[in-house]
Amino acid sequence: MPKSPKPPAAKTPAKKAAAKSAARNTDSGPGRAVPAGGDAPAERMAQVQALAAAMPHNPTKPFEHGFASGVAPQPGATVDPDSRLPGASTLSEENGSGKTGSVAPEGVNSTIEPLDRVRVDSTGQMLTTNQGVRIADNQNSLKYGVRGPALLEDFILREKITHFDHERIPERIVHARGSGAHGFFECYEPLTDLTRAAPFQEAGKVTPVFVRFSTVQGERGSKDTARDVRGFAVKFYTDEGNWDLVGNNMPVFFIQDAMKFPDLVHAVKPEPHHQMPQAASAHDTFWDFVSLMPESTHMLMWVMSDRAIPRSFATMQGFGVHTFRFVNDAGESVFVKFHWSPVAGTHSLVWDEAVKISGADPDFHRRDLWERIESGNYPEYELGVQVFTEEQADQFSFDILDATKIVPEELVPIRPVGRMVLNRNPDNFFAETEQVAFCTAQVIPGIDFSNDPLLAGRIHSYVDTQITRLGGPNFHEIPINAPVVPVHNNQRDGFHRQAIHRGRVNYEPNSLAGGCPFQAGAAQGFVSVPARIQAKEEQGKVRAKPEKFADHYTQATLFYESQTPVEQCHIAEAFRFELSKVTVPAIRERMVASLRNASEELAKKVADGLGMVELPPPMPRALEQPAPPEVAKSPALSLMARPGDGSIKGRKVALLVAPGVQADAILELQATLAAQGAVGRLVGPRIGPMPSASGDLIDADASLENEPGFLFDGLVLPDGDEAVAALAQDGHTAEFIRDQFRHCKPILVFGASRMLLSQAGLPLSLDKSQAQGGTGLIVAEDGTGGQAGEAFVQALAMHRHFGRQMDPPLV
Ligand code: HDE
Repeated sequence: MPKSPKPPAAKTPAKKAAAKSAARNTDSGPGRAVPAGGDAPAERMAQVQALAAAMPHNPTKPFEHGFASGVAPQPGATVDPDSRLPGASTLSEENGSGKTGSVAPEGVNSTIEPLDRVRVDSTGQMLTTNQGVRIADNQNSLKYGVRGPALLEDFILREKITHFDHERIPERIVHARGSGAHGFFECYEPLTDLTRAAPFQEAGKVTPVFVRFSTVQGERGSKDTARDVRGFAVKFYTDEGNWDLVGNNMPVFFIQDAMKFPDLVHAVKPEPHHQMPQAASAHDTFWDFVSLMPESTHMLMWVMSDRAIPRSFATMQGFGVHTFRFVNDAGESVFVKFHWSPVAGTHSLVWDEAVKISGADPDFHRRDLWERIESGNYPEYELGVQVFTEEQADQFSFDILDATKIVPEELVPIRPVGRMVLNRNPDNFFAETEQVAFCTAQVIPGIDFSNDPLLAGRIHSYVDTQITRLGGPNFHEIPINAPVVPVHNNQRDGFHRQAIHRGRVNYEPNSLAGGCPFQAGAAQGFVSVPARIQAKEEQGKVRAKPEKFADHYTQATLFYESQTPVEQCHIAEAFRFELSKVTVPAIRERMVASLRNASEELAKKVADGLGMVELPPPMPRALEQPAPPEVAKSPALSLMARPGDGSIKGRKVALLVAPGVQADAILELQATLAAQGAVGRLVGPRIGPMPSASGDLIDADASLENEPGFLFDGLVLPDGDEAVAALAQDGHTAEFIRDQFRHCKPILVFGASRMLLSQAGLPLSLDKSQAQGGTGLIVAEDGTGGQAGEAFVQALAMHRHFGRQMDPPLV
C-alpha cells in the first residue's frame, strides 16, 4: 500500500484563513488543493485531497476482463492515508459521551462497550461477505465463461443485491425528513425539591443526549426549508433509563384530542388523488380542514409566522408543548412545561428566500447543522421550566390540558435549569438518525404525564408506529435506542432479538432464578402520580372536551398582538400566499371569517391580499364569552425578543471575486470572519484560481452559479475595476445582489462595486430613519476594509435589516 503524499502547509495567515474557510463547506470547494494547516477541517480537506490524488486512476481495471484474469483476480488498489482523519465520518468523533463512547478503535469491529460495540472502521481491511468470507473479486458476477450465463451459485452477488434490495425501511408517517446530532445536557442546580428525575439531581451533572430535528409534512427526501412546524426531539440517556422529550419548535398544536391527528395529517400531506403538493400546507385539503377546526387558529398564527422557516436548527426554540408533571422523592407533584432557547438567538428566513433555497440546497438545515458541529460552532440551547401547582392551574383563564394554549411567561416565569450542547455528528445517518425511535411514553422516575388527551394518544402511538417502521418489537435494542443502563426483564423473542439470556427463567414470580429480575419498589422504581380525577358526580364515561377548550381565539389574538409590525406583516403575507394557493373560494372565505375572530386587522389585510371585495361575516364562535385573559400582550412571543449572544458564529458570507480583484480587503475580511466563527466564501464567476490586482493568485471555492446569493447571510462586493467589469457582465451578479437586498441581509460595497448596485437597480444609500440600527447597506468609498469591515460584522450580527423590507419588493 503506497502512502498518500503529505499535503503542503499553508504559508501565510491569509492562505491559512482561506483554507479554513474553504474547508468548512460541504457543498463545493476551490479549484486547487487547499494547503494543510490551520485547523482540523482544513487538515482533513488537505488529507482527503492527498488521498484521492494518490489514486489517479483505477489500476486494476484492465484485469477485470478475460478468463485468465477471472480465475486469478488481482487484489484491489489501496493507499494508506496520512492519518485517520480522512477516514472518519465526522471531525466531532473526538467528543465522546457515556452513550456515544469514543472514536472507533483502529481496524476493529468491537463487540463490547457503549456504541463502540457496533462501530466499524474498515481502514486497512479486506472486503468480506456478511459471513466474514474475504471477497477476491468485487467487480464481476460469476459466469460460465467470460461470455457465458450468470450462475445462481454466486452467493457473493446474491448477498450484495439482496441486502441492497432491502436497504429502505418505511419512512416515518410524519416527521420523515430529519437530521440528528449527539450532545449533552448539563444541569445548573439541583431541582431535588421539585423532581427526582436523574438529569436534575446535581449542579454540573452531565447526561448524554441525541436530538433529532425534523419537518412534519414532507417525505424523507423533501426540502428542509418548507413552511412547517419543526420537530425538536431529545432523547436523554439518563442513569435511570431513557427519557424522551419529543417536542416541536412551537409551543402549541393544531388539535386538542388525539382522535383528530390522523385527519390533520391526512389533510396536510399531499392530496391522495395526485400526491401533490410535496412538503407544503398551501393546498385545499389543509385549509379545508383547519378552517373547519377553529381550535387550530392559534397554531396557524405560529405556522404562518417566520417560526415556520427557521434560519437554522441552532436558531430556533423547542417546546415540550403538553403540560407534564415533576415528581419529587416525597411523591409530591407540580405541573411543568419545558422550553429550549437557542443561545444563538431565534432567527428565521423570509419566505421568498426559503422557496429559493429549497431549489438550490434542499439540505440547507441538515448541512448547516453538520457544518456547525464539524467546525466546532456547537449549537447550544438553554432548558427552562415553567412550574405551577394544580391550584394555580385551576385559576387560569385557559385549561392547561389544552395543547392549543400556552402558559404566558408573564403569568408563570421561565426558570433556566440547564443547557444542552450538540457537539457530535452521527457517524452514520441511517444507523443513528433514521433508526432512532422517540416515544412520549418513555419517562423516568421524577417525570409524569398530565391528562392532556393529545398526550394520551401520543403515549400509545409512537411504539405502535415503530413496531412497523423498525420491523418488530425489539427496536429498543438498536444501539442508538438502547439506554446506557442495564435492561433486565423477561422479554425474549421477536424479530431481530439481540440479547442472549442465560438460564431458563423468563417469567415472574419465579423461584428458579431466585426471584430475579425482581420489581424495584417505590423507592427506586417508577410510580405513577395518583392524581385526583375531578370527575363530577353526574359524569361517567364520556367523549367530550373540557369547557375552556372551546375558547379558540383568545390566544391566537395574544400571539398576533405580541408580534412586531414586521412579523405581523409576514404573518399576513403567509396567509395571503397559502390561501391564494387554495382553489376553492369558499375555503378562503371560511378561513378569513375565522380570522376575523382573532384579529380584524389581520383578516382585513389577508382579504385585501386575496382580492376579496367584501369581508365575510365572522365565523360563529364555539364560546361567545371566554374568560378574560391574564395578559393581552406577551413580548416574549416575538422572534425579535431573543436576538441571542450577538455572535456571528455559523454565518456564511459571500465575498465576490473575479480576475483583477483588489484582494487584500477581501482576504482581510475573510480572516476576520473566520476568527469569529463565520465562513467567508470566495465566490467567483467560476471556481478555481484567478489573478488578483496585485498579480497573486486567489482561488474561488464557489461560483455564482453553484452557490446563489440567497444561500448566504451577507454579501461583500469587491474593489478592482477589471473584476467589477467581469462581474457586471455575468447576469448572476445582479440576481445575487438583488436577493441579498430583498431578503434584508447586510451588503458591504467596496469602491468600484458601487456600479454593481446601480446595475442591479438598487439605491446607493437608504433612508436610515427607516431602519433602527442601520440599513445593513455599507458603502466604503475606497477599497480598504477597516471600519467598513467592522460595521459589516456588526450588521451581520443583527441578522436582518427589515427597514429595507417592502411588500411588494422593490427589486
Ligand atoms: Fe408526533 N408522531 N404525534 N407530535 N412527533 C411521530 O412517531 C403523534 C405531536 C413529534 O424525530 C410519529 O416515530 C400523534 C405533537 C416529533 O423521530 C407518530 C399525535 C408533537 C416526532 C406520531 C402527535 C409531536 C413525532 C411518527 C397527536 C409536539 C418525530 C414516527 C396525538 C409536542 C420524532 C414516529 C423523531 C413523530 C404520533 C402530535 C412531535 C406517528 C398520534 C403535539 C418531534 O407516532
